[in-house]
Amino acid sequence: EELRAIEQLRNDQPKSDRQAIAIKRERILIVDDSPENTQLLAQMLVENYEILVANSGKDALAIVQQVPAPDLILLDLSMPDMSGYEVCKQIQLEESTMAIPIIFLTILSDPENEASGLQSGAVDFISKPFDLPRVEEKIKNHLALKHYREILSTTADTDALTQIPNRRRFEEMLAIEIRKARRNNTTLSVIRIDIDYFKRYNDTYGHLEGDDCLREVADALKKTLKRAGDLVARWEGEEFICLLPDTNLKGAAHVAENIRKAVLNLRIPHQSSPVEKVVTLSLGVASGTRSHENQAEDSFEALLDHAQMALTKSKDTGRNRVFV
Ligand code: GH3
Ligand code: MG
Ligand code: MG
Ligand code: MG
Repeated sequence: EELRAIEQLRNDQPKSDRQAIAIKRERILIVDDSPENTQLLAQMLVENYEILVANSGKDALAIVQQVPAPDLILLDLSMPDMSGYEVCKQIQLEESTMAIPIIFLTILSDPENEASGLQSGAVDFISKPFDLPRVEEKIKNHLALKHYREILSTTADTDALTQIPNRRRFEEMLAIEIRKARRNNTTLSVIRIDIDYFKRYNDTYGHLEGDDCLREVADALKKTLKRAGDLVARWEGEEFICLLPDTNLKGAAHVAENIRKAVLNLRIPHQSSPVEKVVTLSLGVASGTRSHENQAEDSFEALLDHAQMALTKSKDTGRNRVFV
């Protein structure tokens, strides 16, 4: 809808103005201690990009923390307070800013400097005095590469059918959250979710309807998990899984019950189900803490198995229920 609105806006403009309204202008941060340099670059780039300016490394580090972060940074190598190398290093230490491409600007145009610039993580190197068209082309290339990297990384982490995180993403986050829970001595919970008699659903309504049902269930799961750190993913087939950091067994059982009810209340017809005449879920819950690990029988690594055992009990005792 936003795109359509922008398109409309473009068509309403006189032709000469149309070019100026770019769809989502990308943000470029120019960092240089010389105002002359920042001005020159800003003037050249302002037509096509949103420009941010910093005259010191310290200011630059403050600006990159803003949301939305810049899409690309032009960074002077020699500045009095903090060198470009140092600024670059800091930006790459932060998870939220490490993917921003950095291009070094420098008068020190010898191969050795260029090599150490690239080594410190910059994507490119431009020497002063600037050849403006060349600068523009480099910026365009690196913004395009960044865009494709983002698409690639989202695609790798997302389930194509339901558009929720996939198993790969879940396993990655599980490893991170296990480390966090150990460090902070917190409880981590997992909920395994399986649609009841889904083979019969496909047999009755066909695979396309089955796909629609999976999408509806995934949406309901996503809506039911409200805490920022919670994650719901598609495990495989008609199975989903939730990761609940800093949540004990009681809390997780409560969330699981909410999920069960949410999908039941969708009232998606399932006439061949022996449970109810609508789509239902079976769920298994398990929790882990660091103190469990001392007893050797329980550990974070066994969480998935424990949740699976609980899920099997839900299936065996009649389905459409939560087992802990
Ligand atoms: P239970 O209550 O014991 O879980 O029975 P079930 O039929 O749900 O379990 P089963 O493992 O026998 O069958 C799972 C079915 O899920 C088999 C398959 O047809 C269906 N399925 C798996 N992935 C997809 C998918 O991407 N789309 C559709 N439409 N169906 C799928
Ligand atoms: Mg300088
Ligand atoms: Mg299954
Ligand atoms: Mg099933």
